[in-house]
Amino acid sequence: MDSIPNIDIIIEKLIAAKNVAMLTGAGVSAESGIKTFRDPDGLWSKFNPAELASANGFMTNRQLVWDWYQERRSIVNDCKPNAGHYAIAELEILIDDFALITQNVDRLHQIAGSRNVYELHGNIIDNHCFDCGAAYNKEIDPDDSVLPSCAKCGGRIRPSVVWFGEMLPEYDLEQSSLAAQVADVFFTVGTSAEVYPAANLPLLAKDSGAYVIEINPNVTAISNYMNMTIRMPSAQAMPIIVEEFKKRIGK
Ligand code: BJW
Ligand code: ZN
Repeated sequence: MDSIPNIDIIIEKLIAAKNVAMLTGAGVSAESGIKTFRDPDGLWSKFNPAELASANGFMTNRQLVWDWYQERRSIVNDCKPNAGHYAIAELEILIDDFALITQNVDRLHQIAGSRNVYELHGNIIDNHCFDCGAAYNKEIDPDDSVLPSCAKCGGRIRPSVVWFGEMLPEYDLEQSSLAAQVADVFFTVGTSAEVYPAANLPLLAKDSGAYVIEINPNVTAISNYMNMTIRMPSAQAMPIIVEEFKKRIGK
């Protein structure tokens, strides 16, 4: 197992912390087999975000967008949480107050056991009506390419993810901002920090006094702002941190 230089600093910070928050992104699910967006082989290297992840794109070519999400749903259905997801879920149990803020839509954090999760960009499992907002409760077969319609208004059903130009879920964003402001330690894991307002949260946490730690094999837009950067995949780094923390607190 690789080691993390300065892990003692992280453990001391965690022992002293009452509030810990973490922002996660697509990199956390990379080792589960789900593609990230902005890595060289990521989704945006092949697909056009304006066409597939915007309300305009959906209105222009609903079938194309629906088929793309159906394909991604069937990939997600076949994937399992990795050691990083499980370590994050375990950390929640060991900390007085732990908030997990995720940009991921795959629900793997919840499957791994995380409970206090804020989904800033929605999720790929649920659907709702593009026209009237009503939830769509019928089960969706990812192999079915027929476009579903709303039982209430006959409108267009869409995945309950947040597209570019759309507002983030108000409650999740509000709670995430509060968690960032009260955090003693804030982790940013597996995100390029290119997308706002999520990318603001680590900076808000730092400005509010948190010790901020980035876990990412690559440099990101906010690396320079971090108190510590760990250049490792999350499925490696998170278990090391959690195991060491458990050892130190006798759990
Ligand atoms: C590993 C790893 C391993 C690899 N371990 N790490 C202020 C300034 C500038 C722009 C804006 C702004 N405010 C709003 C905007 C516009 C826009 C925005 O931010 N644009 C930027 C791109 C410039 N934001 C929005 O539109 C948001 N809405 C909003 O702000 O509403 C208010 C508003 C409305 C109208 C006008 C103005 C304001 C909504 C954003 C919605 C984002 N949606 C997507 C798609 C979701 C649905 C779907 O899945 O299809 O969300 S885009 C995509 O990016 C997805 C992700 O959640 C999001 C973030 O990506 P993430 O997770 O960081 O992934 P990557 O691929 O970028 O990075 C992966 C990282 O992992 C890399 O760093 C790797 O190194 C690393 N990695 N393997 C650890 N094993
Ligand atoms: Zn409707």
